[in-house]
Amino acid sequence: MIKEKKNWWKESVVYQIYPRSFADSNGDGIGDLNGITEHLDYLKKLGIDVIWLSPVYQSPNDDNGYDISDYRAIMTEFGTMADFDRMLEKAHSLGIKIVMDLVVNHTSDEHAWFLESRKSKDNPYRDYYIWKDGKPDGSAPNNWQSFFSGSAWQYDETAGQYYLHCFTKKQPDLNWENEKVRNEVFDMMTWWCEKGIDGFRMDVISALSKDPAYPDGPVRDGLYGDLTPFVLNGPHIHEYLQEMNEKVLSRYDLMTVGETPGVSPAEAARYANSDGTELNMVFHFEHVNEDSVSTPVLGKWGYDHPDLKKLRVILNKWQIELEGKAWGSLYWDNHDQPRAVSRFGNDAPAYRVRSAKMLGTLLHMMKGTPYIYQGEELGMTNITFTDTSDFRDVEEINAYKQYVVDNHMISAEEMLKCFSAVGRDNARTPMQWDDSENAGFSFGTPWIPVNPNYREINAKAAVSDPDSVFCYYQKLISLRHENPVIVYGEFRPLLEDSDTIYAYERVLDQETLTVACNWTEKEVPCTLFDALSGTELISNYSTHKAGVLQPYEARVILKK
Ligand code: TEU
Ligand code: CA
Repeated sequence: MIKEKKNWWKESVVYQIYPRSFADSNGDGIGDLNGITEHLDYLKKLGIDVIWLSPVYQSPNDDNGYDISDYRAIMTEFGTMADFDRMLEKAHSLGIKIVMDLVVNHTSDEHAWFLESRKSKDNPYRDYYIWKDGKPDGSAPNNWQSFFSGSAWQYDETAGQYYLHCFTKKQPDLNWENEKVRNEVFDMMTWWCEKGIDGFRMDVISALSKDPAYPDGPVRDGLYGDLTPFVLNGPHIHEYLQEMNEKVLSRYDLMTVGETPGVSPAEAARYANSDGTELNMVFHFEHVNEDSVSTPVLGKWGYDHPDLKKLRVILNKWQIELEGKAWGSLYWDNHDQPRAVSRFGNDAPAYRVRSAKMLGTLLHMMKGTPYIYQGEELGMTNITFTDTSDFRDVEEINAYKQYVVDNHMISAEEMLKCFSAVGRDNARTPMQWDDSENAGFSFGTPWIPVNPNYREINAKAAVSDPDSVFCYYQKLISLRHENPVIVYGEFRPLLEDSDTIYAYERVLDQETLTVACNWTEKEVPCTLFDALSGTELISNYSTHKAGVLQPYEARVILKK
């Protein structure tokens, strides 16, 4: 019998929209809200239940909307509040819920609060942010490196002090120790809930509570110290989220997912505890950081193709350790990650579709709420950067400056190769709607180059091709809606020593779902299905060979 409490957000499939790159309705080359509204029917056809909307609030776009200057206004480039209301209404009429991106670890430096805060030490808004005097020699208060390269401290002449920014210097961290800040945020959240939204994805929410000592961090790349031990999962984080839950979240029927870098399964069970006193679920990062170990000095840029055995240990650990304790989230990529089929699968023409379907099977048959990033359902791929004019992302721009220009730690060619492998702009090339100019994304000049493979990889072709990744994802989603064992079944690992096959089963009452995926482009021995009775729910091959799994073959058998 089902052990967990049944909830709509446990039974849902979520689709993430990065509005800037989704659909441009007015020809300025930038995606917008009306472009989303015009494509909601496509998402209804895919069968998803919830949209996670990356930030659409007013922003100077230093970090493409993750630097908010007005939480209650729509970004000028994305449209108006009336456009938002129209999109929300149409989504709800189609039975699709809208989850907003809540970015409250920091604001833009153009937010009214920060403009006031920096004016003087006795300004009423001074303590909305984290201001510190420099060291006696005038240098920064400590050696922390920002997530986006360079020092995490910026000296402000007007304010006469340094302020903390864990991300860009245009993203000053809010001071969550200040009750006024917390109440400002809770009031804003309530304002959006009263408009009828259905939840929040909470940006880097594990960073709200900093170590009050602000000590120097361990030096990794010879330049700066690591801030993560002192900003992630800090001393008061659970108090803050329990207060948020009590004052806002518990008063509406919401889905909440925390982006929690640095979280362990035990910590996740606190954030997403089944008592419902904090959040519904969290995103961990272990499986998307596993491949950045080859040259630690470059952090995430030291990429390697993920190793199946390490990946399986991570994902199985999360499945098993959350069982009965907390709900989980499932994702291969998002707006911060490279394209799944390029990173985890094989985007060579001969294997792209097959391996994209295999990845979809592996993830969507697991326990937890699955997230599909725009274009993943098409098997969209990474793009190759050949010139510094090709990329837009501030994380890449700053890394290029730090590692290539300022410190000569890596060549320009090597850095471009790293960006082509794991850069965030891989996920931010325009959604490929059809084979017309600019892939149907815009009748203007797109803000970022379109992937030249849009002529072969686009939604128009996929929707009418029964063998497309799109149609396969449609089926994965409908299987989840039809089979409680996929949502609530207990996860049990299989073939844990295999170098080539990822297999597991899901068990609910007398039903057993058996899943096996060949992670490689080679045919591999596998007898798992030879003696297995039951119904095949889905596979990316129409015929099978006894005793083997074909290249990237995925099979799902249900035994009732
Ligand atoms: O990302 C937070 C975060 O952990 C990032 O450092 C992420 O790990 C990195 O981008 C991967 O290389 C959130 C948002 O998802 C991201 O888009 C924002 O840039 C960031 O917060 C600041 O708001
Ligand atoms: Ca536009």
